Amino acid sequence: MKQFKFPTSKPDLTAVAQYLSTGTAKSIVVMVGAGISTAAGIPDFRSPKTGLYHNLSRLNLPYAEAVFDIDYFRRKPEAFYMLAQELYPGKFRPTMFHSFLKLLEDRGVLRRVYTQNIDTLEEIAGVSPEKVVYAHGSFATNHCIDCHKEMSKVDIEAFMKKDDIPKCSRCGGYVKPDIVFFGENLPARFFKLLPGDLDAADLVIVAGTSLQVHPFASLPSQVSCPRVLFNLESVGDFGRRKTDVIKLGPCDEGIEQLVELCKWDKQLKDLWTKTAKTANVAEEEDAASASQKKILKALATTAAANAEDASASKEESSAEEGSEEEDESLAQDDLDEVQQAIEAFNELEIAVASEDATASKSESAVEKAKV
Ligand code: CNA
Repeated sequence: MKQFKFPTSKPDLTAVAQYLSTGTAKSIVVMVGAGISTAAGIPDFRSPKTGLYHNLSRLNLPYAEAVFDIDYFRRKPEAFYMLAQELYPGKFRPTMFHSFLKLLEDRGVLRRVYTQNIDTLEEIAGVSPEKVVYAHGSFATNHCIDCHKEMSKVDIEAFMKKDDIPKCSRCGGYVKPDIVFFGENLPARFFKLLPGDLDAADLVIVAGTSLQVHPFASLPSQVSCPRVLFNLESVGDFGRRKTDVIKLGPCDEGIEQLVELCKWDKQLKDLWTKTAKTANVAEEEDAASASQKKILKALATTAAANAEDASASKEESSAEEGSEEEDESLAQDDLDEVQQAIEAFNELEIAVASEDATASKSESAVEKAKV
């Protein structure tokens, strides 16, 4: 087995910087999740208060994950398409972390990025397509869920622009982007490239993922080289190996510290500045709060529609049973749920505003490197 070691005995960010800047690390594999895109204004799934699951769980879906469940999509594709409208590539600017990936590629040391994200910000930041593996698929291709006929990007975008659910021109079935839903297989490219990449890696960087979704979650434990984690929380089996470096806090801050230690900060800033031109986005300061508000507003609308559906069907069944009293209290339950969703949206608006104000304080509080 190949042996890779940090140049100093103390595994910390300085050791990682030396490993990088002396050219010792030549084949870096990066494994990322939704947390590298939250600074761009795209909510992750599991972060308390702001994650999509937190917000979806207050709405009228049978369970939060239903939005990415193929059976639920077959019955009610609207929930997924509401989210897709918001997450659709082209609306967001890559983060500093995405530009760091491009920096690694420019320096000739990026072996591969394995991303669970579907926002394609890696490529918008300039990383070459052959360097990226979309482990959970992407919006790049689309197929009918029944007859599997492909629909072009242009055609699906035309449906989405009109707020219509894309339907197959051959069989009339619903069309969905090739994003991996629960219970679906990962793309063949993932399985084809993975063994060689894991074997060749002399440094693995993991960032912005809760490592909850398998098989992706097990990847970091399959390598023998040094591993670095940039995340708000410790995840997976990080910390069990003596050589693990864990940098807790926002990953953009961790990366900025690392590149400063490498003396690559100017190169990173230049790359990130370029992304402002390639991405058609709102002012970066407003992006996070604005997009979260839009998503919640859209979801509150779905909740209201779902509650109306539920209320209507309960009305029908109560009418059959002839129980008017029960009917009223059930309809009231649905209205309460909608009210809760609207309150959640309003609370978030307030929370986002107050988070903005306290951001600098809380960020410095979490900025602790743990070894
Ligand atoms: P997750 O389960 O929501 O976990 C996100 C992780 O990132 C958590 O551990 C957070 O603490 C951490 N985190 C959040 N913000 C930051 C930050 N600024 N700096 C450092 N850490 C942060 O998301 P995973 O990616 O682990 O879960 C896999 C799912 C999420 C995939 O199937 C994706 O398709 C899906 N997803 C993707 C996107 C996207 O494309 N941007 C958005 C939301 C969900």
